[in-house]
Amino acid sequence: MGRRTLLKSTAALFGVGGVLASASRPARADHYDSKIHYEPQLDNENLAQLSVQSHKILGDGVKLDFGDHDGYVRLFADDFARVSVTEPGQAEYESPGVANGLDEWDAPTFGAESTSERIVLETESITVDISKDPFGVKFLDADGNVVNEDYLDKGTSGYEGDKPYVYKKTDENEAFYGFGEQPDMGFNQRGEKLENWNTDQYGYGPDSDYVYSSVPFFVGLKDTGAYGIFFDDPYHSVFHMADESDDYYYFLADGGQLTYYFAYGPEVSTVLDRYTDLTGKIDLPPKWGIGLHQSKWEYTAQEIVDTAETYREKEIPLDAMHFDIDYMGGEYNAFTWDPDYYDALQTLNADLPELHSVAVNDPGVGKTTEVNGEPYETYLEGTENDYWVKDADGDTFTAEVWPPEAVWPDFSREEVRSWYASQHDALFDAGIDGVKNDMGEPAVFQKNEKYDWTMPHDNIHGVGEDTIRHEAYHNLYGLDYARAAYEAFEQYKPEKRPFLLNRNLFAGGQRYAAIWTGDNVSSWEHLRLSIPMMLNLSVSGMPFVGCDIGGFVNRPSPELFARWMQAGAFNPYCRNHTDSHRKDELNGPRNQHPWTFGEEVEAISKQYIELRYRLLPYLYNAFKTASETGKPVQQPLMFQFQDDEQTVDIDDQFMFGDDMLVAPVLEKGATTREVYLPEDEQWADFWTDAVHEGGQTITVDAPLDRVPLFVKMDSIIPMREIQQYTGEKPLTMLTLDTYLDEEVSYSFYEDDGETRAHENGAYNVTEFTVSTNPGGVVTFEREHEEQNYDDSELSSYLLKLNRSEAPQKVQAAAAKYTAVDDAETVTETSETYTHSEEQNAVLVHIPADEDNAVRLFFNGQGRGPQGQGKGRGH
Ligand code: MIG
Repeated sequence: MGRRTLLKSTAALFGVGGVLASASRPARADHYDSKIHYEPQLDNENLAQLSVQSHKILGDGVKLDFGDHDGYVRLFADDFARVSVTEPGQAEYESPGVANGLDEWDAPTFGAESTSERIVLETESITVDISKDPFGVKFLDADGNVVNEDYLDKGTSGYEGDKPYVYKKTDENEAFYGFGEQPDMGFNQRGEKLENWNTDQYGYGPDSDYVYSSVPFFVGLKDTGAYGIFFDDPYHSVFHMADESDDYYYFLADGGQLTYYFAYGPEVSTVLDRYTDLTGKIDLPPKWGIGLHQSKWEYTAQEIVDTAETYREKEIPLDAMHFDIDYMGGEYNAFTWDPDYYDALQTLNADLPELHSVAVNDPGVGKTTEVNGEPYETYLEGTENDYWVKDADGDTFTAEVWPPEAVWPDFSREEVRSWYASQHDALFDAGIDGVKNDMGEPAVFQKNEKYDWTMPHDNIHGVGEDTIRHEAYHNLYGLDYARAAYEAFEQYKPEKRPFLLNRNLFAGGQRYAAIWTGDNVSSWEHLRLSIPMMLNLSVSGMPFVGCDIGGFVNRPSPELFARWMQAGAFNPYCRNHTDSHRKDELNGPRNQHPWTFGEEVEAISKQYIELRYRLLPYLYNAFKTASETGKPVQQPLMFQFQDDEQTVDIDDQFMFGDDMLVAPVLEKGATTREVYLPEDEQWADFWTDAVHEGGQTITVDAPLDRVPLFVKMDSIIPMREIQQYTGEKPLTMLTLDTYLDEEVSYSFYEDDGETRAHENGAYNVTEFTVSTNPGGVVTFEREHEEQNYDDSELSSYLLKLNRSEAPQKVQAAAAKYTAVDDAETVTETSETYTHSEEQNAVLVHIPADEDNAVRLFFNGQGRGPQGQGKGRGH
């Protein structure tokens, strides 16, 4: 859908007289037809021509003297470098997106050589070859292959006026990923122009220039492997990724310093690890944060209670209800309560104490001294302390957002962030568990000279000597807003892991908040688009990502909702959220619940939500890994299979964790789907057990209740029984859903799932290994690697060996396990096993304290699981 179609549909939404008449404050549509589009551009006639006049080798790189500028190439690690061009004497810039700046790194060992033409720095992994005149940087791998180099035909990198920029050569097969939050249909961004300017884009589409968050980082993938570039500039930035010519790409910003980081792979995973070493990794979320969340704008207070209760009655798992801005007191006054919603929260907390609640917050603080007949402390204190953002004249900036007149906390100031954090007791004391930060672009209901729907670009942040104009800070406002809210959790809930969800972030925002992709639309196009959008965010260091399942604007058809729920069950962040019913009488039902669309859709929704809950141990472990290495939870295929060229452009499939491949149905009416299975692996169909060779596209059945799902052979998927919410039952039995070919190991991580005790070592890690051995023996072994979480109630493992015939016996050392008739008995009785014809699997109940290897003996012919050259592809 292009912007034009979008305008039409939003006009239809809003143009109907009386539709909004009952709203306490009508939503406004005039920002949707944004006419202003300012875009920084380079004057090609005016590009820099830097040349190195002298240089000095430093302990971690080199300082360059260009005469009118200084330059630095710093080695942060043997595969990680930073290039900066500064005003003479100016310090190198590090944005607040950087968590671990230069001081946190130990310079690698490197050699330095120079000739009249070049300066060459060499580490164990890369060589940085700097040409002096013209100035140019080239990165080579240890074999001397060029990984990345400046394109010098137009001049050197540097500044055009105030605009920092860099031109780079493009290889024929080079692909580009990341760029933060980009509403594009494609995953590979080669040939595209990408912009970063945080903007509230209700009902955005693939033609929107930018949306809510900015991450000026990308991964380049080519024959020599992968590398990453982080252009650490919060100004409005633009990336031209070989859109003008196949020979080069370039990036620029509207101001700021020319500073970029270069991370060498060659694995994509190494690039992301490095990038997130610099900008931070996600916190391991509380388990309830990765269960299902339900939300809607303009639920009545009673509806919030009823919806939660309906989930429980229908036994559809649910972990959290959201309170959208309707709960606020007065005219959307942050940190105050409308009494009805306050009461609803108390009812929920009393009746469903296990259910979590999330409050939506907005940064615009109503300019009012009284709410509910009480002094409005947030406004009064902030005013008394002069904490608000200023206009160009230095007066408090006042404008309309949800409150008719609002002022904005200046989050660039540390004392303002801490004060703002302290306001959250109004939410936490009422019983709120988590926070969703909205509108931090910052969204302002006004048009301006340079940009729409935000503050004027010449507003002022900071105080005294330390002020910057809004355009320099704009893309950081949401990051610092998240930072302030994160501090609220530290102030008020220091033991618990925070749950914070932000719409607006900058690079590095992952260390404070999860992200969702804002006001998408209930359309097939948007379901399709959500996948590359989330994948590119995942490749931008933000693995805790989700989209509004079912779509925000409008209402989905029953079929679309079923398909979206099936796909969305595999979103790292899983929330069903939709727009106010008051906008869409013409477009569908009041709500967008699993039961809104009839029995069939309800059953399908339930099935996939339950599957997510069964997969909780697996999913949680994927989050654990993400928190350690930056590895996406929802991975593009090229992440693990970058050498398989077929995966480079795939944007409608993904890996869920390391071992499950999901190919959601994204087309109306489709009942089959083509699925590409990456090469050099075998793939078991999760539903039928059929095994397919990788390196081919297959067509599989995909009736409405089925999402094509494959498991990589030699995988263990740890699963558990369904719960109605993530903390309902202790994990006592862990199912090890095993797809064995030769040998597989899995390190299983377990902790309390909600406190920060794991940060002090309170966790267990158990390694499971299942292997095929000569003579038809399959061996199961487990080893405790860490055992510091004392409250674990895990007492047994249910080994489910898929695609297997019946073993003749099962034994641990000399102790024989008892063969029983059915799966239920196995589940209930330790040291038993059975073969299930129906599941085509052997089930073995192994006590967790079994120290011996457990052996499954087959007929001695080396058969056992049907993976050893026989019986594939049934
Ligand atoms: O201007 O709080 O993206 O999730 O429901 C609209 C009301 C404000 C936009 C968010 C959406 C939220 C809505 N908000």
